[in-house]
Amino acid sequence: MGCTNSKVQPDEKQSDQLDKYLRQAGKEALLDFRILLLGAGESGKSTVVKQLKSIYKIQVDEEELESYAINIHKNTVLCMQVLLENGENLKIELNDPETKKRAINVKTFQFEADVKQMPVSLGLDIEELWKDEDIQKIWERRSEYWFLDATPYYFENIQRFLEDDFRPTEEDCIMTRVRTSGISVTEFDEGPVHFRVVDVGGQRNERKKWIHCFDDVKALLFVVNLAGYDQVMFEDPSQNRMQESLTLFGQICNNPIFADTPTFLVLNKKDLFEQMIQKTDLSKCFPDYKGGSDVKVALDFIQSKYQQKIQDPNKPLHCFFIAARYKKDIKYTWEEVKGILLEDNKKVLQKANKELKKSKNKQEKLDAANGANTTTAKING
Ligand SMILES: Nc1nc2c(ncn2[C@@H]2O[C@H](COP(=O)(O)OP(=O)(O)OP(=O)(O)O)[C@@H](O)[C@H]2O)c(=O)[nH]1
Ligand SMILES: [Mg+2]
Repeated sequence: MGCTNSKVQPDEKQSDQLDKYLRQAGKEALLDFRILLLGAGESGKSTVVKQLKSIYKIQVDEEELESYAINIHKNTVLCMQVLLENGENLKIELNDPETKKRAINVKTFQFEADVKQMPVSLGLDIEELWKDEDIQKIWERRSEYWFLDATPYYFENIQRFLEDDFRPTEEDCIMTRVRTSGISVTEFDEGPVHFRVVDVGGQRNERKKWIHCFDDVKALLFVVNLAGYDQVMFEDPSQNRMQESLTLFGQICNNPIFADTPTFLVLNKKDLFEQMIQKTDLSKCFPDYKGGSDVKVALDFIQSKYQQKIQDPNKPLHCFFIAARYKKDIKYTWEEVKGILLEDNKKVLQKANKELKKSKNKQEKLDAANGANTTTAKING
């Protein structure tokens, strides 16, 4: 952020201009809080960012909305193609002749470069396929292959997606999956603090880029997909997602660069976890688990597994169990994170206020000595 944001309107009073400029300068120089989101692929990092943008009223523009609409169509087709391909691998027969025909239509469909929507007939095929009992048998065995968590959401809302004037709702945007590649930064101000939230791609081939954002981190948010205890990875379907996440957390939290960085463990997708734990025992991932299907017992156990990864016994770990798809969960988490950060940075905040006061006094003295015009020159220069 340069001086552009600090430039003033000609009709503003000079003292207001100075005040504004100094406030801005204070933000830039002293209260820049960089928050780093890390975690394996599909843990929900970008979903957290989408919710923060909504909380801070950062508008989704028309171009972005159109890209969500295109991606939601692509995600929907991909999800059915994934089911059909894995049905074949698992040797699950499609018995109904109509279902077989529809399956061929979906399997052979490819989006042309400039096509933005699936054809309505294809959407209707997908809707019917989802109701078929053999397709449901494939879905029941989803722990054996990679799939997108939002699969049922896409199929249940397909009628709406197929409408001519379809515009994604806020919930559609949250549920759209777009893999992050590289590093993206979202910025917003609150009081005297300028937040920069850094989101990275979490898949294995993306992680070599992480090192570029390890400096000057005010807080580390490590995001975990709780449902990953019974899921396999996209990059390596022989690897359990939660085991991968635990290993990754061990590497990150013990990295000397984060020795003094406040660390928050965001255990995400609680909604999926609560359903999953009723069907699949946690011992499938952790053979030493003996707590049965009690949600709280299971969550505490998972938290302890992450806690045990931290080698420094004095390093605190702040934990949250949330579903990032719900804005209220992110609101709550963000308030807690901010509270802890502002408390930890009390001294910096006080120092910032002092510096602000000092530079204001200095500027006022300069103004008195040189005449008011200098102020304008300085601000605009
Ligand atoms: N059911 C459910 N789905 C969620 C939740 N949070 C995120 N998702 C979905 O999980 C998928 C992956 O989320 P992303 O935010 O793209 O994951 P990511 O960590 O940014 O993934 P990479 O960019 O590959 O690192 C998306 O389809 C989200 O809609 C949640 O709390 N519940
Ligand atoms: Mg992402």
